[in-house]
Amino acid sequence: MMIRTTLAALLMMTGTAAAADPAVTVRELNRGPAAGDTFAYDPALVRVPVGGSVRFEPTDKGHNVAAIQSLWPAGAPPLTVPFNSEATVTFERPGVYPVQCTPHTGLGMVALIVVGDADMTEFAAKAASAPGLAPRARAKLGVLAGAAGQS
Ligand SMILES: [Cu+2]
Repeated sequence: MMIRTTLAALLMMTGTAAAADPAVTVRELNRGPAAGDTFAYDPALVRVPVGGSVRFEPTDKGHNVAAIQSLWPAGAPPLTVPFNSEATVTFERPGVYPVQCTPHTGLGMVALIVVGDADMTEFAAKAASAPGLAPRARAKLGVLAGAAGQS
């Protein structure tokens, strides 16, 4: 009985491993991840391969996920995850996908999803001059783009 259970578990694990890469989870937080942080996605910088997925988890309530349209890759499908909702989003095209929490973008609650190979220098330049971005959102995007360029 014990052996059968183990075999079944192994078969299930093998099946899972053969499927697509699991989604990277981004949590929506009121505090953290670092001490003193407020209203943040964690992690705020995500890299996935083309065809990879990101799961947005409403860990704390009162947050959403919305594309930053002025910096969104041309022709990419729109992205909106409603407030207090979990969603898994698959990214089929390479590029840099910046998202924001609508009520907290002014507090710098933004994240960057980098899909495949992307030109971080070009994105950073665009983010520096894009119209209508709150100063803290712009600054955070610059930091994230710089970090992505290093990795
Ligand atoms: Cu928020």
